[in-house]
Amino acid sequence: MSQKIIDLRSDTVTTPTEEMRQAMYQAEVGDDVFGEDPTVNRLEEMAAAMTGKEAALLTVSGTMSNLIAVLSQTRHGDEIVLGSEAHIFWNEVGGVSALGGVVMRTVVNDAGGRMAIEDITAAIRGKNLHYPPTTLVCLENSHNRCGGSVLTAGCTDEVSALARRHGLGLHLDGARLFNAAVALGLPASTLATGTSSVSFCLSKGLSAPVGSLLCANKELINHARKWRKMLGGGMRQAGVIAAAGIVALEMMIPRLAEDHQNARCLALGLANIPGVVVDPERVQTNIVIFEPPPAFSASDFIREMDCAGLRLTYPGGRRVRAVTHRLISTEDIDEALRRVSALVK
Ligand code: TLP
Repeated sequence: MSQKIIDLRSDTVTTPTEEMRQAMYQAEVGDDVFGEDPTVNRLEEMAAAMTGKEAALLTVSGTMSNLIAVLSQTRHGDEIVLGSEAHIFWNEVGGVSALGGVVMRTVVNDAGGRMAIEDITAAIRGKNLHYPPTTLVCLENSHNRCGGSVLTAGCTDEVSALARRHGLGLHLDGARLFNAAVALGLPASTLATGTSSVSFCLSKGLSAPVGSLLCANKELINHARKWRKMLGGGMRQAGVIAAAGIVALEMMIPRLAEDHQNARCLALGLANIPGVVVDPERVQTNIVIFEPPPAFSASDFIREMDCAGLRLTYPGGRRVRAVTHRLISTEDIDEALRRVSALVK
Protein backbone atom coordinates (compact mmCIF):
# COMPACT_ATOMS: atom_id res chain seq x y z
CA MET A 1 0.00 0.00 0.00
CA SER A 2 1.46 3.37 -0.96
CA GLN A 3 1.86 5.71 2.00
CA LYS A 4 0.36 9.17 2.16
CA ILE A 5 2.68 12.00 1.17
CA ILE A 6 2.85 14.59 3.95
CA ASP A 7 3.84 17.81 2.21
CA LEU A 8 5.36 20.33 4.61
CA ARG A 9 7.41 22.14 1.96
CA SER A 10 5.27 25.25 2.04
CA ASP A 11 1.76 26.58 2.65
CA THR A 12 1.87 27.52 -1.04
CA VAL A 13 0.88 23.90 -1.85
CA THR A 14 -2.64 24.48 -0.54
CA THR A 15 -5.34 24.04 -3.16
CA PRO A 16 -8.54 26.13 -3.48
CA THR A 17 -11.49 25.17 -1.31
CA GLU A 18 -14.86 24.09 -2.71
CA GLU A 19 -16.26 27.56 -1.87
CA MET A 20 -13.41 29.17 -3.82
CA ARG A 21 -14.06 26.97 -6.86
CA GLN A 22 -17.76 27.88 -6.74
CA ALA A 23 -16.96 31.57 -6.39
CA MET A 24 -14.52 31.42 -9.31
CA TYR A 25 -17.13 29.70 -11.47
CA GLN A 26 -19.73 32.31 -10.69
CA ALA A 27 -17.45 35.37 -10.65
CA GLU A 28 -18.74 38.49 -12.32
CA VAL A 29 -15.87 39.76 -14.48
CA GLY A 30 -14.79 42.60 -16.76
CA ASP A 31 -11.58 43.98 -18.22
CA ASP A 32 -9.46 44.94 -15.21
CA VAL A 33 -6.99 46.96 -17.32
CA PHE A 34 -9.95 49.31 -17.89
CA GLY A 35 -10.72 49.08 -14.15
CA GLU A 36 -13.96 47.30 -15.05
CA ASP A 37 -13.71 44.00 -13.21
CA PRO A 38 -16.17 44.33 -10.31
CA THR A 39 -14.75 41.31 -8.47
CA VAL A 40 -11.18 42.61 -8.61
CA ASN A 41 -12.41 46.03 -7.51
CA ARG A 42 -14.19 44.46 -4.56
CA LEU A 43 -11.14 42.42 -3.53
CA GLU A 44 -8.91 45.50 -3.75
CA GLU A 45 -11.35 47.51 -1.60
CA MET A 46 -11.47 44.72 0.99
CA ALA A 47 -7.67 44.46 1.06
CA ALA A 48 -7.28 48.20 1.52
CA ALA A 49 -9.82 48.24 4.35
CA MET A 50 -8.25 45.26 6.11
CA THR A 51 -4.76 46.76 6.05
CA GLY A 52 -5.95 50.28 6.92
CA LYS A 53 -4.78 51.76 3.61
CA GLU A 54 -6.59 53.89 1.00
CA ALA A 55 -6.16 51.57 -1.96
CA ALA A 56 -4.84 48.21 -3.12
CA LEU A 57 -3.58 46.48 -6.25
CA LEU A 58 -3.97 42.80 -7.11
CA THR A 59 -0.75 41.27 -8.42
CA VAL A 60 0.13 37.75 -9.49
CA SER A 61 2.52 36.97 -6.62
CA GLY A 62 4.21 38.12 -3.45
CA THR A 63 7.39 38.57 -5.44
CA MET A 64 5.63 40.91 -7.88
CA SER A 65 4.01 42.91 -5.06
CA ASN A 66 7.34 43.40 -3.30
CA LEU A 67 9.07 44.31 -6.55
CA ILE A 68 6.38 46.87 -7.46
CA ALA A 69 6.45 48.27 -3.91
CA VAL A 70 10.19 48.90 -4.21
CA LEU A 71 10.00 50.23 -7.80
CA SER A 72 7.21 52.63 -6.82
CA GLN A 73 9.16 54.09 -3.88
CA THR A 74 12.68 54.35 -5.27
CA ARG A 75 14.56 55.65 -8.27
CA HIS A 76 17.22 53.87 -10.26
CA GLY A 77 20.45 53.98 -8.20
CA ASP A 78 18.77 54.37 -4.79
CA GLU A 79 19.61 52.15 -1.82
CA ILE A 80 17.11 50.27 0.35
CA VAL A 81 17.71 48.91 3.84
CA LEU A 82 16.39 45.45 4.64
CA GLY A 83 17.06 42.46 6.89
CA SER A 84 19.90 40.04 6.21
CA GLU A 85 17.30 37.23 6.12
CA ALA A 86 14.68 39.14 4.10
CA HIS A 87 12.79 37.22 1.43
CA ILE A 88 13.31 40.19 -0.92
CA PHE A 89 17.06 39.75 -0.48
CA TRP A 90 17.23 35.93 -0.63
CA ASN A 91 14.39 34.64 -2.72
CA GLU A 92 13.25 37.20 -5.27
CA VAL A 93 15.99 36.74 -7.87
CA GLY A 94 17.52 40.12 -7.02
CA GLY A 95 14.67 41.69 -9.01
CA VAL A 96 14.86 45.07 -7.30
CA SER A 97 18.49 45.38 -8.41
CA ALA A 98 18.15 43.74 -11.81
CA LEU A 99 14.99 45.59 -12.84
CA GLY A 100 15.02 48.66 -10.60
CA GLY A 101 18.76 49.40 -10.37
CA VAL A 102 18.32 49.49 -6.59
CA VAL A 103 21.13 48.57 -4.20
CA MET A 104 20.22 46.31 -1.26
CA ARG A 105 21.91 47.19 2.04
CA THR A 106 21.32 44.47 4.62
CA VAL A 107 21.16 44.84 8.39
CA VAL A 108 21.40 41.76 10.63
CA ASN A 109 18.07 40.12 11.46
CA ASP A 110 17.98 38.63 14.94
CA ALA A 111 16.29 35.24 15.51
CA GLY A 112 12.94 37.03 15.86
CA GLY A 113 13.22 38.70 12.43
CA ARG A 114 13.94 42.10 13.99
CA MET A 115 16.63 44.60 13.03
CA ALA A 116 18.17 46.74 15.78
CA ILE A 117 17.16 50.40 15.47
CA GLU A 118 20.84 51.44 15.87
CA ASP A 119 21.79 49.16 12.98
CA ILE A 120 19.09 50.55 10.70
CA THR A 121 20.10 54.08 11.68
CA ALA A 122 23.74 53.33 10.89
CA ALA A 123 22.78 51.90 7.50
CA ILE A 124 20.87 55.02 6.41
CA ARG A 125 23.22 57.07 4.26
CA GLY A 126 23.98 60.69 5.02
CA LYS A 127 24.01 63.20 2.20
CA ASN A 128 27.33 62.77 0.45
CA LEU A 129 28.35 63.08 -3.19
CA HIS A 130 29.70 59.52 -3.12
CA TYR A 131 26.69 57.75 -1.65
CA PRO A 132 23.57 56.34 -3.21
CA PRO A 133 20.51 57.90 -1.55
CA THR A 134 18.66 55.69 0.96
CA THR A 135 14.95 55.92 0.22
CA LEU A 136 13.19 52.86 1.65
CA VAL A 137 13.31 50.42 4.58
CA CYS A 138 11.70 46.97 4.29
CA LEU A 139 10.35 44.74 7.06
CA GLU A 140 8.85 41.23 6.92
CA ASN A 141 5.99 39.92 9.10
CA SER A 142 5.76 37.02 9.75
CA HIS A 143 9.41 36.39 9.02
CA ASN A 144 9.95 33.39 6.79
CA ARG A 145 13.66 32.64 7.25
CA CYS A 146 13.45 33.55 10.93
CA GLY A 147 11.08 30.64 11.56
CA GLY A 148 7.77 32.42 11.04
CA SER A 149 8.49 34.80 13.91
CA VAL A 150 6.21 37.81 14.31
CA LEU A 151 7.04 41.49 14.64
CA THR A 152 4.93 43.24 17.26
CA ALA A 153 3.12 46.43 16.32
CA GLY A 154 5.47 48.29 18.69
CA CYS A 155 8.48 47.00 16.81
CA THR A 156 7.10 48.18 13.45
CA ASP A 157 6.12 51.54 15.02
CA GLU A 158 9.71 52.13 16.12
CA VAL A 159 11.04 51.49 12.61
CA SER A 160 8.30 53.61 11.06
CA ALA A 161 9.14 56.54 13.36
CA LEU A 162 12.78 56.22 12.34
CA ALA A 163 11.88 56.03 8.63
CA ARG A 164 9.67 59.10 8.97
CA ARG A 165 12.41 61.07 10.73
CA HIS A 166 14.70 60.38 7.76
CA GLY A 167 12.02 60.96 5.12
CA LEU A 168 12.09 57.30 4.00
CA GLY A 169 9.31 54.97 2.91
CA LEU A 170 8.62 51.77 4.86
CA HIS A 171 7.46 48.66 3.00
CA LEU A 172 6.16 45.65 4.91
CA ASP A 173 6.46 42.29 3.18
CA GLY A 174 3.45 40.70 4.84
CA ALA A 175 3.24 37.61 2.65
CA ARG A 176 1.96 35.92 5.85
CA LEU A 177 0.61 39.07 7.52
CA PHE A 178 -2.59 37.29 8.60
CA ASN A 179 -0.56 34.56 10.32
CA ALA A 180 1.14 37.29 12.32
CA ALA A 181 -2.19 38.98 13.03
CA VAL A 182 -3.79 35.73 14.26
CA ALA A 183 -0.72 34.87 16.38
CA LEU A 184 -0.79 38.31 18.05
CA GLY A 185 -4.59 38.53 18.23
CA LEU A 186 -4.53 41.87 16.41
CA PRO A 187 -6.12 43.19 13.22
CA ALA A 188 -3.77 43.19 10.24
CA SER A 189 -4.25 46.96 9.97
CA THR A 190 -2.59 47.43 13.36
CA LEU A 191 0.48 45.58 12.13
CA ALA A 192 0.61 47.77 9.02
CA THR A 193 0.22 51.10 10.84
CA GLY A 194 2.99 53.53 9.96
CA THR A 195 4.06 51.64 6.84
CA SER A 196 3.92 53.39 3.47
CA SER A 197 3.06 50.09 1.76
CA VAL A 198 2.20 46.55 2.77
CA SER A 199 1.81 43.41 0.69
CA PHE A 200 0.13 40.14 1.61
CA CYS A 201 -0.43 36.84 -0.19
CA LEU A 202 -3.69 35.02 -0.85
CA SER A 203 -1.96 31.90 -2.10
CA LYS A 204 -0.21 30.70 1.06
CA GLY A 205 -2.03 29.73 4.26
CA LEU A 206 -5.20 31.41 2.98
CA SER A 207 -5.40 28.70 0.29
CA ALA A 208 -6.34 30.78 -2.75
CA PRO A 209 -4.76 29.53 -5.98
CA VAL A 210 -2.96 32.74 -6.94
CA GLY A 211 -2.58 36.38 -6.03
CA SER A 212 -1.15 38.96 -3.72
CA LEU A 213 -2.27 42.47 -2.77
CA LEU A 214 -0.16 45.59 -2.49
CA CYS A 215 -1.84 48.19 -0.27
CA ALA A 216 -0.91 51.85 0.22
CA ASN A 217 -2.24 55.37 -0.34
CA LYS A 218 -4.04 56.17 -3.62
CA GLU A 219 -1.12 58.01 -5.16
CA LEU A 220 1.30 55.15 -4.56
CA ILE A 221 -1.17 52.56 -5.87
CA ASN A 222 -1.76 54.59 -9.06
CA HIS A 223 2.00 54.61 -9.60
CA ALA A 224 2.18 50.89 -8.72
CA ARG A 225 -0.55 50.13 -11.28
CA LYS A 226 1.64 51.63 -13.97
CA TRP A 227 4.63 49.53 -12.86
CA ARG A 228 2.47 46.41 -12.85
CA LYS A 229 1.46 47.16 -16.45
CA MET A 230 5.08 47.70 -17.45
CA LEU A 231 6.05 44.36 -15.90
CA GLY A 232 3.35 42.67 -17.97
CA GLY A 233 1.14 42.07 -14.97
CA GLY A 234 -1.97 43.90 -16.18
CA MET A 235 -4.62 41.20 -16.06
CA ARG A 236 -7.92 41.20 -17.90
CA GLN A 237 -10.83 39.14 -16.47
CA ALA A 238 -8.87 38.66 -13.26
CA GLY A 239 -12.12 38.48 -11.30
CA VAL A 240 -11.85 34.72 -11.71
CA ILE A 241 -8.78 34.88 -9.48
CA ALA A 242 -10.08 37.65 -7.24
CA ALA A 243 -13.24 35.66 -6.44
CA ALA A 244 -11.15 33.01 -4.69
CA GLY A 245 -9.24 35.78 -2.93
CA ILE A 246 -12.45 37.23 -1.51
CA VAL A 247 -13.40 33.83 -0.11
CA ALA A 248 -9.89 33.57 1.34
CA LEU A 249 -10.27 36.88 3.19
CA GLU A 250 -13.82 36.15 4.31
CA MET A 251 -13.39 32.57 5.45
CA MET A 252 -9.81 31.44 5.86
CA ILE A 253 -8.17 33.77 8.37
CA PRO A 254 -9.35 32.38 11.74
CA ARG A 255 -8.38 28.80 10.82
CA LEU A 256 -4.70 29.82 10.56
CA ALA A 257 -4.64 29.27 14.34
CA GLU A 258 -4.93 25.50 13.65
CA ASP A 259 -1.81 25.64 11.49
CA HIS A 260 0.02 27.44 14.29
CA GLN A 261 -1.11 24.79 16.78
CA ASN A 262 0.08 22.00 14.48
CA ALA A 263 3.43 23.72 13.98
CA ARG A 264 3.85 23.95 17.75
CA CYS A 265 3.00 20.22 18.13
CA LEU A 266 5.49 19.37 15.41
CA ALA A 267 8.23 21.38 17.11
CA LEU A 268 7.46 19.83 20.53
CA GLY A 269 7.59 16.34 19.00
CA LEU A 270 10.83 17.07 17.13
CA ALA A 271 12.41 18.38 20.33
CA ASN A 272 11.89 14.90 21.85
CA ILE A 273 13.75 13.14 19.05
CA PRO A 274 17.41 12.59 20.02
CA GLY A 275 19.80 14.86 18.16
CA VAL A 276 17.18 17.16 16.60
CA VAL A 277 17.78 20.81 17.48
CA VAL A 278 14.65 22.98 17.72
CA ASP A 279 13.21 25.48 20.17
CA PRO A 280 9.42 25.00 20.30
CA GLU A 281 9.06 28.23 22.28
CA ARG A 282 10.19 30.15 19.21
CA VAL A 283 7.46 28.70 17.00
CA GLN A 284 4.90 31.50 16.80
CA THR A 285 3.09 30.77 13.53
CA ASN A 286 3.12 27.98 10.92
CA ILE A 287 6.84 27.62 10.21
CA VAL A 288 9.22 25.29 12.05
CA ILE A 289 12.94 25.54 11.37
CA PHE A 290 15.09 22.82 12.92
CA GLU A 291 18.41 21.04 12.58
CA PRO A 292 18.55 17.30 11.97
CA PRO A 293 20.81 15.09 14.14
CA PRO A 294 24.55 15.58 13.45
CA ALA A 295 24.72 12.28 11.51
CA PHE A 296 22.78 13.93 8.66
CA SER A 297 23.48 16.96 6.54
CA ALA A 298 20.30 18.99 6.00
CA SER A 299 20.12 17.98 2.34
CA ASP A 300 20.66 14.25 3.11
CA PHE A 301 17.99 14.41 5.80
CA ILE A 302 15.53 16.05 3.39
CA ARG A 303 16.30 13.46 0.69
CA GLU A 304 15.81 10.55 3.13
CA MET A 305 12.58 12.01 4.48
CA ASP A 306 11.34 12.53 0.95
CA CYS A 307 11.80 8.79 0.32
CA ALA A 308 9.74 8.21 3.47
CA GLY A 309 6.94 10.41 2.08
CA LEU A 310 7.62 13.49 4.18
CA ARG A 311 8.43 16.62 2.19
CA LEU A 312 10.53 19.41 3.67
CA THR A 313 12.65 22.26 2.32
CA TYR A 314 16.18 23.51 2.77
CA PRO A 315 16.66 27.16 3.74
CA GLY A 316 20.47 26.75 3.92
CA GLY A 317 23.21 25.69 6.33
CA ARG A 318 22.16 22.86 8.65
CA ARG A 319 18.58 24.07 8.67
CA VAL A 320 15.44 22.27 7.55
CA ARG A 321 12.04 23.97 7.15
CA ALA A 322 8.57 22.53 7.72
CA VAL A 323 5.42 24.59 7.08
CA THR A 324 1.96 23.61 8.29
CA HIS A 325 -1.19 24.47 6.33
CA ARG A 326 -4.83 23.59 5.68
CA LEU A 327 -4.07 20.23 4.08
CA ILE A 328 -2.12 19.05 7.14
CA SER A 329 -4.06 17.53 10.04
CA THR A 330 -3.02 16.79 13.61
CA GLU A 331 -2.81 13.11 12.58
CA ASP A 332 -0.42 14.06 9.78
CA ILE A 333 1.81 15.77 12.34
CA ASP A 334 1.85 12.59 14.48
CA GLU A 335 2.66 10.51 11.41
CA ALA A 336 5.39 12.97 10.32
CA LEU A 337 6.98 12.64 13.77
CA ARG A 338 6.82 8.81 13.55
CA ARG A 339 8.59 8.96 10.17
CA VAL A 340 11.33 11.27 11.47
CA SER A 341 11.82 9.05 14.56
CA ALA A 342 12.06 5.95 12.37
CA LEU A 343 14.77 7.54 10.18
CA VAL A 344 16.78 8.90 13.10
CA LYS A 345 16.78 5.50 14.87
N1 TLP B 1 8.02 32.26 -0.04
C1 TLP B 1 8.08 30.89 -0.53
C2 TLP B 1 9.46 30.61 -1.13
O1 TLP B 1 9.82 31.59 -2.01
C3 TLP B 1 10.55 30.47 -0.12
C4 TLP B 1 7.78 29.94 0.59
O2 TLP B 1 7.58 28.75 0.29
O3 TLP B 1 7.76 30.35 1.76
N2 TLP B 1 7.59 37.15 0.92
C5 TLP B 1 7.73 36.12 1.77
C6 TLP B 1 8.01 36.39 3.21
C7 TLP B 1 7.57 34.81 1.30
O4 TLP B 1 7.73 33.79 2.14
C8 TLP B 1 7.29 34.59 -0.06
C9 TLP B 1 7.15 33.19 -0.62
C10 TLP B 1 7.15 35.70 -0.90
C11 TLP B 1 7.32 36.99 -0.37
C12 TLP B 1 6.91 35.57 -2.37
O5 TLP B 1 5.65 35.09 -2.66
P1 TLP B 1 5.35 34.38 -4.09
O6 TLP B 1 5.83 32.98 -3.94
O7 TLP B 1 3.87 34.51 -4.22
O8 TLP B 1 6.07 35.14 -5.12
